[in-house]
Amino acid sequence: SQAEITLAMIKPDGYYHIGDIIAEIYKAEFRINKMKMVHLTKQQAEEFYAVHYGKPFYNNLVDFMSSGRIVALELSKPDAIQAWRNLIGPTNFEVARREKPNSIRGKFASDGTRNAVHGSDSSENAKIVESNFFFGRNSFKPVALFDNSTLG
Ligand code: YYY
Ligand code: MG
Repeated sequence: SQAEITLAMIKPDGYYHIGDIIAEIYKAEFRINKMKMVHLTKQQAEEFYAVHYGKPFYNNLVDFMSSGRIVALELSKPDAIQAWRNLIGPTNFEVARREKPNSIRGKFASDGTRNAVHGSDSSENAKIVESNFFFGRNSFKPVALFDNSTLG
């Protein structure tokens, strides 16, 4: 079947597990198209999570997401959106620990907000919104950038 892309983030609390998380990505046979290490400003975090504006957890979330370095990754494989969501596990850390203890969140999430990783929820969001946010022509400067997209 056709390769699909998804946008993943290793959140600030996942920073010390980058090696383990990237090992999981390769074990699951994703291709890393692009990878960028950044420290989001509060304003950039607000923009990325604008869809959650007004929810009770929004302020906490943007404070957390701008509190340290993150790694953004554009991943590719057939059915990448669902495959990555399966690999990361449930949003809530307690549910993840209880029901999917071997998922990335099951292993590394530590509270309702600090759940180690992000995954896109739809193909449109992945490409048009989220990958473009990190890797589009007008996106901001990285701390470090790995770009595999011209290697075919
Ligand atoms: O897509 P996903 O990350 O699994 O969950 P969302 O419902 O899109 O929420 C985004 C983000 O917000 C979540 O990863 C943690 C945080 N959050 C929170 O802090 N408290 C909640 N009750 C729900 C979500
Ligand atoms: Mg979401």
